Amino acid sequence: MKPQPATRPDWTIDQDWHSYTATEHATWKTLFERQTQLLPGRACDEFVQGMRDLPMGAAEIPNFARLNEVLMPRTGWQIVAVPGLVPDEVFFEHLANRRFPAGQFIRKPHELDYLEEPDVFHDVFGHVPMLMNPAIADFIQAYGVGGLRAQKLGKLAHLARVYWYTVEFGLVQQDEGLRIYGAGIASSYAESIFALQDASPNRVAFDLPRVMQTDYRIDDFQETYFVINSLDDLLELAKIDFAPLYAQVVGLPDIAAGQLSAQDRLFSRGTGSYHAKSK
Ligand code: HBI
Ligand code: FE
Repeated sequence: MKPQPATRPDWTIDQDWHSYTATEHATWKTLFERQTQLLPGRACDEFVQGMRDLPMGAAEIPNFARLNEVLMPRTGWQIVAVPGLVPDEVFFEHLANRRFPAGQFIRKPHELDYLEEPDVFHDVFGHVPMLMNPAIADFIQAYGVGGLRAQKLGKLAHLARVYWYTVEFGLVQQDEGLRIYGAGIASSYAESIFALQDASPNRVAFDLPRVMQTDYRIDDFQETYFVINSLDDLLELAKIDFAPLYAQVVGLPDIAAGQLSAQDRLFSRGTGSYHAKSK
């Protein structure tokens, strides 16, 4: 991560909405329209509802102040603009105070399908509709508080996996079938299809110690997706004291991203074909 010149100690910057160019708004429009026609039947009901209730559309990159007028009364969260990835402790401090750091920049037209730092489309299109849901709102704040503690305990890696396999790449069960709630999937055209329909990845029932031991990919589709029964399951997670869990997993070996374990409750056993090709 190339540390940007930190303007403020908390790494926030002004969104400076009027500085976006027509090209940048056009990039947002392309991404928004493509994802919006893909997500019905793939995104969970809470995502669709959250998006419907927000002043967010295709024409322009949303103005964070306008989004905050709706988001804050709903769940107490606000979006703050940052230049990109911020140091872990800065990130957790914001989350613990219901401030969601969103990339102020948008990807370049040639980066439509992949970029390594979260930009405004990943953060605002992917995460903000879920921040309108009380369970997710409480869970991400608990993650911030937990992150600050986990750092002191040297257990950050275990906790970061929980965030990764839920808030970023989580699937949830609905009557009609599996649906997306993770922002990393919801903001990605190809992964929205891969995560739900491809035969390659494993889909496994979420189990907290199992997830805490499981490695993940940061540069490609996930090899395994974890499924919760309902977003309210995350509320239970938010209440758990992770310290005894850290003790339980600390001596155990990590589980590779594509590996299954005997206790797994499987929704689907993946073929692994996608990642076998790219090895
Ligand atoms: N910074 N802006 C931003 N967004 C993130 O998602 C983010 C971050 N810094 C650290 C981080 N995520 C992860 O390393 C932590 O969840 C562990
Ligand atoms: Fe994210």
